[in-house]
Amino acid sequence: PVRVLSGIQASGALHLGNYLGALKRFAAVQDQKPFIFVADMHAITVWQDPKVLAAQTREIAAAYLASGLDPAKATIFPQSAVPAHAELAWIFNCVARLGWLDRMTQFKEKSGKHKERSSVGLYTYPVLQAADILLYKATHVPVGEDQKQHLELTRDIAQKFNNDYDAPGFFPLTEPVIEGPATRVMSLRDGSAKMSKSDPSDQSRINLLDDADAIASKIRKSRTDPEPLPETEEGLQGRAEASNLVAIYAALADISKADVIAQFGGQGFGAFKPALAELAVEKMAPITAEMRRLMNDPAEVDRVLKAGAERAREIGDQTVAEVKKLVGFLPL
Ligand code: AQP
Repeated sequence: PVRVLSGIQASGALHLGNYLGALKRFAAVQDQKPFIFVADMHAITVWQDPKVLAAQTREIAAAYLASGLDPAKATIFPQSAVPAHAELAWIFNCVARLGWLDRMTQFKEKSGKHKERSSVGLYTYPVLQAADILLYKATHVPVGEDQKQHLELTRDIAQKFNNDYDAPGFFPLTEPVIEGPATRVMSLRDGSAKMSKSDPSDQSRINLLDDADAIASKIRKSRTDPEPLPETEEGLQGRAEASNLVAIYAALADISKADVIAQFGGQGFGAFKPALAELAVEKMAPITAEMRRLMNDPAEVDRVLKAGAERAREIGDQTVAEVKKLVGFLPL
């Protein structure tokens, strides 16, 4: 059976990369009844002010709903409301090997020069992620390109657990679904850096809560080379900034990069950027408006999260009961 699951960290402002690489694609698969959670436990691997964390958790949930997820189809919940995530993560901490985690590039990037001052949680972050996924025996996880390595670790953990406890096929070998023209949206200021919420320059990204003027101005000022757009898609090679803007256009318009080139090839950025800005505003404004409305109605968001958590707990508890039996914990 196919089970789709994904989540986003409750750690601050969402951007267009999160939207195109993740959010938009969750709504596209909702007929498969996906499990979509807010990773509040992952968020605290770096310091979060408690009041801010609560608001951010609701903000991510509001973004899910505003980008089209229907709670009647998708199970939407905060990770921390399902204790089984933490229970399974502990067991997986005892399955995963130090050597596997030592290879994780995200930890290296996020811990920077101060590894010894990072939280232990930041180090075991991908183990909790494996628990998030395997608790629901998810077969498919729609994510952006940056999550590929973590998904490989999830498979390694599943495989070792199945082997160690003589339970072939107990956990599935989950596939990352990294699809579409915008699996790695780049910074508007630097075509070699990922669009990221931790980039100190606000000009580098379009935030989901940016208004129309901010979106248009960021696109107008985005870095590009002086050449017109190429006549063929191959012509985008070696032109990271141009390629990024074309990919953003394609993803927003639900067409391919080749289609964008067919339409705009040979034209300069003086023509392409205003067209992109207009499209981005047209697509993002309704989402921003709905997000703002929901952020002013925390009771509605909490109702969705509570109902989702109840559904998620049923499955989570079931998996943990099976796992405990396999591991040899007393069934008291
Ligand atoms: N630039 C991106 N392009 C495409 N997809 C992206 N994602 C993130 N950035 C891009 C995808 O969004 C989902 C949520 O990611 P997360 O919960 O891991 O959030 P994050 O890592 O905190 O987001 P950032 O902006 O990447 O944060 P920092 O700056 O902390 O690194 C995932 O599916 C991810 O692939």
